[in-house]
Amino acid sequence: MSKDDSLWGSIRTKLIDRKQEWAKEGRLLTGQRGTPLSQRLPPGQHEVKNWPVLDLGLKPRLNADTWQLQIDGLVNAPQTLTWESFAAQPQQKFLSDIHCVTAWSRFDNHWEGVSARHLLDLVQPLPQARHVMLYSADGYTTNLRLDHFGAKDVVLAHSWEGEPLTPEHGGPVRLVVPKYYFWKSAKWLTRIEFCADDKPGYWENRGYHNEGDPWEEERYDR
Ligand SMILES: Nc1nc2c(c(=O)[nH]1)N[C@H]1C(S)=C(S)[C@@H](COP(=O)(O)O)O[C@H]1N2
Ligand SMILES: [Mo]
Repeated sequence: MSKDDSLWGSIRTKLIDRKQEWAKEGRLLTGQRGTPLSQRLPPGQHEVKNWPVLDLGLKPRLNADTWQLQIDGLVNAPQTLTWESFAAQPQQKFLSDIHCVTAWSRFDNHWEGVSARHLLDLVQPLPQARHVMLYSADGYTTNLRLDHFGAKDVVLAHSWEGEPLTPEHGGPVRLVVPKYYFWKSAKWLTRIEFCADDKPGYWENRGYHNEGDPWEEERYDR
């Protein structure tokens, strides 16, 4: 039994088992590929106007005063950012669409926060660093290639539509990685680890695709 399983065994809800079933069955796969330029919805997605909440059954309530973001692993300058030091970094606004693997997409989300690119300047990854692992306060993890993390639209967001991120959407700080399915966008972010080797995160360990490009319909590992 992995550490992950013993930690989260108690919250293995029907919901999680069902999503794992979906991954096994290939639910929602359309078999379409590619990106017609005129098309804004990736294959198999439908647009929603609300913003659904998805989690593992836990919604940690983090206090910005005690929240910390640890950035470590293969970097020249590891950091532990408090809310104060995070807020003192350059702030940027971003506009992007959300594509969740459960087939909803939400267009035109306005985010504000610190760009992943700025974070890379701050910590200076070593040449051996090729991957990042994101860790969240609810025990969730997800992995990204370093170049995907460093894309110019990736943000450590504290605000959505001009308001602070609510606790259920991952406040005080979540990641937003627009080019990949939303499971890569870790809520309640508390640690970013830079690694030489790739390793799967929570859903990547449970049948989801390792990369998750919605335009290639990389929903599941199959
Ligand atoms: N910490 C954490 N981050 C997470 C998750 C989670 O369960 N825990 N779920 C992921 C999944 S599957 C999705 S679709 C989005 C949902 O984000 P939302 O609730 O803000 O829509 O968060 C992603 N990030
Ligand atoms: Mo998701």
